[in-house]
Amino acid sequence: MPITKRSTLTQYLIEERRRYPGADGEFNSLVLDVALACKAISNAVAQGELAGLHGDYVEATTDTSSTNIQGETQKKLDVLSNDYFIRTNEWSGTLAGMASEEMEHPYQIPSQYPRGKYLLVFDPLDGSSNIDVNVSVGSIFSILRCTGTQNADVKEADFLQPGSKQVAAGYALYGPTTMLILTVGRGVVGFTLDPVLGEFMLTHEDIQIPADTQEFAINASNSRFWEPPIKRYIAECLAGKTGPREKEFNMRWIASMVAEAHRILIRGGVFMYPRDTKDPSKPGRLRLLYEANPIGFIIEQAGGRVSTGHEALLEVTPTSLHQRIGVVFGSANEVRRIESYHKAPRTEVFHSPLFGERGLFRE
Ligand code: AFP
Repeated sequence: MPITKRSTLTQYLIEERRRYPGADGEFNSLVLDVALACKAISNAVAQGELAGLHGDYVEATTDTSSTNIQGETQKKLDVLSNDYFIRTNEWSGTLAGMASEEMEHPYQIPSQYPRGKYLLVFDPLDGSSNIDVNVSVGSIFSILRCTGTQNADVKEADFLQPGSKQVAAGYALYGPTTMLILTVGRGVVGFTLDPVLGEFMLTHEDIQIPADTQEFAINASNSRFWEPPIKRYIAECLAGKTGPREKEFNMRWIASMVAEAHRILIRGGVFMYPRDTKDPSKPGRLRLLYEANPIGFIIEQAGGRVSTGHEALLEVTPTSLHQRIGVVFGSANEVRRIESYHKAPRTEVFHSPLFGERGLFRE
């Protein structure tokens, strides 16, 4: 059956597999298990306070809110979503191991289950600080090949592969509808969860990001910590028609990267969480392996561009599981412009009154 709108995720995956006669179906089974985790999370997110799922996760032993390896307070739904990812994926024999934002060390497949050739890396609930205010959140995942010894315990080093090595990446967005966005390295497709059938149905074929945009997303409260190229770019956008860009710009900030990435996939735009000087121990806010790389892979597969500002993000070799990095992604021409500002000599910085002595974004 040809793939048309309203094919199920399973039909889409089977059609894709027919392109690779040697494929044994392990990959498809893995993606379907990830999709099952996302359906379970979607259900929990939709139940929210009805199921007592809002608020912080409290450790039973200490009766205090728990924090993850990043030092961030864990929400009940962070912990539950992480558990759903593990339980739906540990048993099938497709995985050598997993790594998550919520776990300090790689997760070993329990000894009662067979081990496979893939690694699953995920942020089970991105944007979770938005849960209690009922704003869209999502799950992000990345699939890598395990190059370590077969059947051995996985090591952190097995996961430290550049984003260009990803076999597949995707995210689920829990918004007005639940969507699953997926790339297997041949463009980007989007599925909408039919809540009656409980199936992800193909609704968005071959998603393409427009090369140009007049919309940007950045947390402007960090402006005094930005590096000069980002200050220049934002000042030029804010100057609108009267500035060097000679056009008006619009701004959005949801603080839920999955939701921002989705907006950009659908109508274009540029997202920045750049490296800044706020906390010298953190070279950026977003995590490379389970936030920036999977979203970056999707964005590039949809014709957009992803960068650290300084270099191609998907070529960065990670040095640790929870490494943070500066990220710029979205409409290709705009990202290229931001990269060119990082290469330009300081003297080219646009002097906007917004960054002047009494300006809104004082240097
Ligand atoms: P949480 O999952 O802790 O809410 O973090 C979300 C996130 O990693 C990303 O989705 C947002 O773009 C970014 O952080 C928001 O950061 P600010 O809190 O600085 O706006």
